[in-house]
Amino acid sequence: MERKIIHIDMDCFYAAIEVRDNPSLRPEPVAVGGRSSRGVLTTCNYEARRFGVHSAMPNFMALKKCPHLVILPVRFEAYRQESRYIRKIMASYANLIEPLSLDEAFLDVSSRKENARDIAFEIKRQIRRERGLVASAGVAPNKMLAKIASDWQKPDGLFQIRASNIDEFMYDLPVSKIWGIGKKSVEKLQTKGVHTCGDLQEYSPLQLTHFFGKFGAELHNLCRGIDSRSVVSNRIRKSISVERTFSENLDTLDACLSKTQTLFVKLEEDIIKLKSDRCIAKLFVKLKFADFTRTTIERTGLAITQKNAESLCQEAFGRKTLPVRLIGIGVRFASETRASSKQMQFDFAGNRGS
Ligand code: TTP
Ligand code: MG
Repeated sequence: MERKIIHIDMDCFYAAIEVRDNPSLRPEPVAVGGRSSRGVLTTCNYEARRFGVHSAMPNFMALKKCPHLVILPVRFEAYRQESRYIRKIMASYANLIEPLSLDEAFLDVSSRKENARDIAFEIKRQIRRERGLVASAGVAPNKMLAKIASDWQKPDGLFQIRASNIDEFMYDLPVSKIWGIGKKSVEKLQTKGVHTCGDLQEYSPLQLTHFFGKFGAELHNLCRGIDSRSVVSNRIRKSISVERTFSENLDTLDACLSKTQTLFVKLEEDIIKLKSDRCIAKLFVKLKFADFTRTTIERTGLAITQKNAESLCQEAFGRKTLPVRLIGIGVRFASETRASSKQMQFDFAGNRGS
């Protein structure tokens, strides 16, 4: 069966976060890299790239190319936090996700009925709406092609390589675009007059193994757009939740219960979208009060229903006599899959009132 792989890569990630957090910088060329003249840039926005500035360029050189470049210090913790938010968005579209770095990940959406391009479009839209950041996406039947595709129309790109177009696409593709090929190998190939994947396709697996050792056999496939590597998720999801901070604190239990209803509907949708094969072990409700203290109530053995979420909310609300600024509700998954366990099957869909 043909796979549906999406690769998401954020546009000028660190710089985009800095500009979002300080919109007056929007029209300026901006780089992130510390202010010392001996440092190098981690990245820069697309305005700066127009001047020939790029990642890993020494600051002094960047300032020579673009004297009015704004160079900001690195704020790793902010980028890590942003990465967590973005992964959370991605996790609502796919349960098989392989992050490659803070700003990129593969998603395998083969099990979903929808068109992969539509899913990628939605992810981009949600990231933009909720995080104020722009992502580029690539859609293809395998990882290498999806990664090439996400880079194809950057920034704000959405590009799909269909199985029927692979041969044509690969023929003119520069060998430097092959995922995993190093600069040295590209140079070595160029000395042999090999510039495109089409040129490389002229070589037999034996010849390629002779030139590149073990990687040669792989290269024989990769230059034809064949890549059977799986998307390997490095983390098993332990829970899923939705939460909202309110613009005005909620003073009454009724107000909290009404918000809980809305959140529960969203949670239910997210659980269904996730298509997890694991049992749900617990339902939980979290409240943050006006004084920023929090309380969480979680229960094993409760059916995942709106009514139960409401009763947990009521219990949590009773713990303090303070208005509520945030409500979160979620479920924790058990380690067993639905197939392997009969006892923990909770009915969450279509059972809101019971
Ligand atoms: P990239 O995705 O390579 O670059 P980018 O997101 O800044 O720009 P693009 O639009 O081309 O994707 O890297 C992600 C982040 O990793 C980047 O914002 C900063 C950091 N980084 C470094 O710290 N050093 C580097 O040499 C590179 C390339 C990136
Ligand atoms: Mg990026």
